[in-house]
Amino acid sequence: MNNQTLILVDLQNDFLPGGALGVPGGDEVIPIANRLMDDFEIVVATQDWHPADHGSFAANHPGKELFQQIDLNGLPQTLWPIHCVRGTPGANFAPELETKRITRVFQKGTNAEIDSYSGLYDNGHRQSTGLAEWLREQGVKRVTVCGLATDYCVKFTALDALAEGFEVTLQLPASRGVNLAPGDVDAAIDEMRAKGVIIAA
Ligand code: VGL
Ligand code: ZN
Repeated sequence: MNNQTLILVDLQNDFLPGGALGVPGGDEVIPIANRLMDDFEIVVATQDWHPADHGSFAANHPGKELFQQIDLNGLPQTLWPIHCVRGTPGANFAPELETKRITRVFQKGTNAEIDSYSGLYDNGHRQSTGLAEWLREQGVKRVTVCGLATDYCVKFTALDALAEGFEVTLQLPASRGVNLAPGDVDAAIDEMRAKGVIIAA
């Protein structure tokens, strides 16, 4: 047992292969995450939790295409398939995930006007999910981040945690990425390492 906190990022049905925004190999991380939880005193999870009219969905922008970049209320936004609509099966945690070990869940992407890749803040750093404050209340100094997807929500969660002053480790074997463009995952790992994230491979 170490004194770190494990942050499980978006281990939800829609991010598993066959899901609305399936991440290649995403299902492989569930048993790994289940084992990893045994090493941590505190386990928290983030949950992508969008309203149906969320601005990150291509379907809500007639004439725009999937994966296109747009400006959403002043921020660059990739347009995604409809995914993780709050209360739908796709937004549920993967059925194999041992959720009884999770102390707290922090939902994000709940405001239709702005996306939230990070589990700590929305993409404009306008609103906190409460995760950073909660970790500080628990006296947490070091966090380990893993989950889906390495090049989006895992990366931004790790970088926000670092910026908040936590020591951050990325558990690579328990993470998978989207790789919209080839090399995106490698670039994300390089960026995290360069900024001070410890990469556990
Ligand atoms: C994610 C794209 C859109 C993620 C969430 O969990 O990495 N990616 N929403
Ligand atoms: Zn999302």
